[in-house]
Amino acid sequence: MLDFLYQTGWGAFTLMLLFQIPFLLVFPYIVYRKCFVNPKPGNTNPRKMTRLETVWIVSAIALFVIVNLYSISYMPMSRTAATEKTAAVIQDVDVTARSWSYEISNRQFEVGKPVRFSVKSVDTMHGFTVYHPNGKILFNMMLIPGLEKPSSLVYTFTEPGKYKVRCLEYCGIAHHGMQDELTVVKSDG
Ligand SMILES: [Cu+2]
Repeated sequence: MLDFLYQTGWGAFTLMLLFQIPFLLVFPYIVYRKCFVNPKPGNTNPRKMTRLETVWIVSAIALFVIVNLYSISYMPMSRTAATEKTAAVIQDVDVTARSWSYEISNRQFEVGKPVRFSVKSVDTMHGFTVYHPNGKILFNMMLIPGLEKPSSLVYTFTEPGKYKVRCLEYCGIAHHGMQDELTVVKSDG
């Protein structure tokens, strides 16, 4: 259920619709009341919140907080921190991006073994985006040149295959050709 909501386009769309439901229910109700039940001008005190307003605001805030708390573990930074805490071994890989290619210290990985990508750009803004063989983006890093330390992210591949790397920050005339490939093989134990 949560994987569906946070990791697919239809899930994001469903979540957006869920946020509309309170509005879609409350708005026709108010119009109905003003037309048929009590058409007189309102006499609410603008300095005081009604019970309904309080309930609405509290539930909107609660929904916002709960959805965010649930989704935070899906963020690449949260996953990186969690893996760094628990994994016995993390394979280190250095990536240097320049117009218009990548220098990658290792392009072959094993299923189930966490990899720490330490990525930097030496000239201009670049991206380091890794795609699952099915075409979905697994993670995306934006590389700002001139940083003291490379940006790092830990990722654990779960399936063997060819993983495309692409730059998703427009970086000049040959940006579209800035691609590479990683290979993930089955673990040998
Ligand atoms: Cu680019």
